[in-house]
Amino acid sequence: MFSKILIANRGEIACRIIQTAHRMGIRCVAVYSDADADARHVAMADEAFNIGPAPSSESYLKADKIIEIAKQSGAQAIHPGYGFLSENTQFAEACEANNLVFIGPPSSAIAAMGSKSAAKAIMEKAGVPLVPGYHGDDQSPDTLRKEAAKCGFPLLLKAVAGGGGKGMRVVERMEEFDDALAAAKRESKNAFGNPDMLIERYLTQPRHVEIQVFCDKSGKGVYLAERDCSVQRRHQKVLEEAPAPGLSDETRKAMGEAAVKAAQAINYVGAGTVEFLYDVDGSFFFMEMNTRLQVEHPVTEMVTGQDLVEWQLKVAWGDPLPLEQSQVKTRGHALEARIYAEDPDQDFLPATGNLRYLSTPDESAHVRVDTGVTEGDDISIHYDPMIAKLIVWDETRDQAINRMVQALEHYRIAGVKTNIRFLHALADAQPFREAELTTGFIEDHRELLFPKSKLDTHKALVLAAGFVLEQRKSREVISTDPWSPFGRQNSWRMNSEYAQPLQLQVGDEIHELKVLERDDRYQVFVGDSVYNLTARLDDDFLQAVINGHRISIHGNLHNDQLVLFYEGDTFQCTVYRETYGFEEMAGEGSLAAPMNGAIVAVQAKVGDKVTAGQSLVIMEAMKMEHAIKAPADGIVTEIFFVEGDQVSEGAELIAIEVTADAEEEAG
Ligand code: MV4
Repeated sequence: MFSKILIANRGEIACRIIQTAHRMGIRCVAVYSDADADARHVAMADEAFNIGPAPSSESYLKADKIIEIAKQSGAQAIHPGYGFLSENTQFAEACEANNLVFIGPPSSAIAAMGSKSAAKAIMEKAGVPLVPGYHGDDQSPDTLRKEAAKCGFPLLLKAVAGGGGKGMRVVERMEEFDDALAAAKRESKNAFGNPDMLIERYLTQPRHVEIQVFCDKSGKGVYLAERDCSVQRRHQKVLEEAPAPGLSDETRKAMGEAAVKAAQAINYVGAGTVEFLYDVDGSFFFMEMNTRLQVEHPVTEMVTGQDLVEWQLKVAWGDPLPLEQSQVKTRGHALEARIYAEDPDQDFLPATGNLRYLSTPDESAHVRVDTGVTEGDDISIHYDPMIAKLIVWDETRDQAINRMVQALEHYRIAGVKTNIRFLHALADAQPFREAELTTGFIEDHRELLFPKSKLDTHKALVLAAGFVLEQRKSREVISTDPWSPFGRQNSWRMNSEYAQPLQLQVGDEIHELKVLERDDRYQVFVGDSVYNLTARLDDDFLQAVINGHRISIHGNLHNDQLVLFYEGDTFQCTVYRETYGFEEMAGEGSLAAPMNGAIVAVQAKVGDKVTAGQSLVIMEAMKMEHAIKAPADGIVTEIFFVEGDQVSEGAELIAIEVTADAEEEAG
């Protein structure tokens, strides 16, 4: 086996490769751009070389530089991962020319799949099912028109040089054909420098089902089951799973054998994926072949129990395939969700920022996290915005979905917008549970995928108050003077009674809360409601009881930015410090003394029914009178001072129990 390899990639896939290589006793050389000096893949590798500035074109795509470093460092092979140089024929050739093993197929196999029409011709010859249509060289409009008529409508014009959904056009009727053809040719000429088209019958409700294949250097091939990747957004996969729900064993076998034939037809070596369109009637058609290890390979690993990177390394070294076809077994069901730095509420605009808080679900036989980042890392504009892949496994699809929903709730990120809430809604959506998988899934179920917040605003605000106050308390400096009253934090606190304003901004709206603290319990006034709150914060974990409703949530408060995580959802707000003047404070209806002073009038008595805004106590301080007003409708339950008393700032003056109406509204 190799003793040292170079990984020409970054992020999660570089980490993934290093992990297996290390398990096999192989040393790893990493490469990194200026932006990645502190990246996880660099830290994991045995040695690492800087290859240039942040942009990929100046670093991870610098084939010559990478080959030079591989030679210098004594690496025997290069693993390209996915993306970057992984399907670059010149790079594969350059490796071969420099006596470095390219951990991937021969460059000729990559080239064979580069053109859609050439790929279709090869597949046709190998007996792999194709969507009926035309993929010939004759591109005259007359020929194409005749072929279109033969194919029938609706049909799909696809750019020969296209891929990943670019350069496609649906044509519904013959009358539209000429215009559509001219437009599609223009587009493809501009995008790919090649105007050639192929024609296919358009399948309206297809699924994307792909087969994982492997071939060794002796020409033997096996398939490792299939993946359903139908849930996509603009040709970006979002959720993938294995096996494909509802696929019969016969179809699986036929598809698998077709995929192996496809690979063998181009003398394939290593890991490859043959993508099929799978139609509602159970028929399937070759779509394209990806000549690399794919992002979603972990779901195959979870159901087969095989390590595909290990297979790649063995095959590249020249070993035979680890298993015969008859030895490949699958068990249970696996799902993968791609966690992206993006904003679903802004049409999935890529997001950037610092991962100031990152907490991942515990890994186990059921939960796997493939990631290239750690807390504190930046998500930059330079690379793919994928933060992690969350992979789950269980005996049945339904149990696997439950695992996924739960694991997403335990994936908490603050500092960068993510699609976690969207993924949570997706995995939990009834049509997904019922495996209504088509490539239109996300478009067809938009209303389910952008759900209303599960936490009502008042409760969220009260939890936010609990988090803020408990965190402030835990961070208060404890005096080293054993006689200082501030040193004996707890006992001193126990007897204190003070109210404070707390402003929380949610979106454009500022909520002005009042918090009264006594005996480690809080009363939080929000609008016309009051909530009884007890809260206990343990690092990022808040256990709260609000009017008898116990809620445990995680959160992160950093520089006045608070994020609370609740059942896959987040609640975000900005916390303002106390900025009130005394006048305002009294006027705003606080029940606490705004400052040291004297009680000059008590205008209510115990048992009184009072309404919000009603003046209850008049205080004098610095020769000015201040009205203390009721913050909510309620009944006066206790009055702590009488006329003439001196009170200190923050002392609670009157206790009010909010009336049933207000309580109901609050609950
Ligand atoms: C199709 C098709 C329907 N009929 N071909 C999109 C990506 C490209 N590689 C092939 N694609 C499609 N080809 C025929 N004859 C529908 C799609 C398609 C699609 C395929 C797989 C996953 C998601 C998709 C989303 C839109 C369209």
